[in-house]
Amino acid sequence: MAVRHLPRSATSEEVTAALREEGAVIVDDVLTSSEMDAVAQELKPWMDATPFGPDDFSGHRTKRTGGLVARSPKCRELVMHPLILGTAKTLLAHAASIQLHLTQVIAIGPGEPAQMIHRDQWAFDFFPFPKDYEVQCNTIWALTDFTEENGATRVIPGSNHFADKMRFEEKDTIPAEMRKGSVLLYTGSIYHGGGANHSKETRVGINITYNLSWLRQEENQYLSVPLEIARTLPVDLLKLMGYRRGAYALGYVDDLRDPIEVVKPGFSKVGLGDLKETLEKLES
Ligand SMILES: O=C(O)CCC(=O)C(=O)O
Ligand SMILES: [Fe+2]
Repeated sequence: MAVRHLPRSATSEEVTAALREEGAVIVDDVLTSSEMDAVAQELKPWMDATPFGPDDFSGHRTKRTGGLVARSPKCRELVMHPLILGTAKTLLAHAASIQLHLTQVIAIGPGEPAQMIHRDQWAFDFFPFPKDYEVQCNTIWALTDFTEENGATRVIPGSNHFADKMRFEEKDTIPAEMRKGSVLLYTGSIYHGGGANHSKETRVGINITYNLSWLRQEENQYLSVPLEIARTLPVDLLKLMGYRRGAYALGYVDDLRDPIEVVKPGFSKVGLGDLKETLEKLES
């Protein structure tokens, strides 16, 4: 068995259907190799300055570089990519809105052992979400080729339908091999882990994840992106970062102001909208 691949001409609905079925899917060649090199060049100084991980799960030979909205204009384009963001919105359409959960370059260095097999949604304090109620949509953009040898992400296709808190070994998984420029998408419910890197090169992926706006973000976007940078960003990106109400009444500022008002004063009117109207919209 292998992870399913779709061409970049696939629609969000097709990618979402594969995700619902198997929990993971690869969209091939979303960007070209030279486009990815340009992203890598922008990230290099930040990656060079990042220390190795502090624990086994983060990886003692792995570097995790975050704050990518602040640090990398090209990563902002990855966050907003129509097919990938469209898939996240389709997969998570049962919520009032979605938000950016985290942005993180994951550079697995030579000699790193395989990461523990886990579900990413365990981050929500192991809350037992109902089966097939997806709370997040993960993506890893390949900044290098992903091979079994260099530590391609290991997944168990179909395990999004399994019971919670199960334990698996590397041998139960398969590698999500893909070319540089391709994107692995996977649900918060699929069992997976970073692969062991038996090669001499570093395997680099950009992990960009979206989740339901009523949940907390793994990477605190308000503090990771300084306000003076946030003020320069487009409104649709700011809203995705959380500068909006996540659902009726969630996340307002002082006198019922919309959070976008703090970054772009005068942009939206005061008030939360009407609860009755919101409910009617949901019911229709
Ligand atoms: O880097 C990877 O391939 C996956 C890492 C991962 O699953 C995690 O850190 O949660
Ligand atoms: Fe993970």
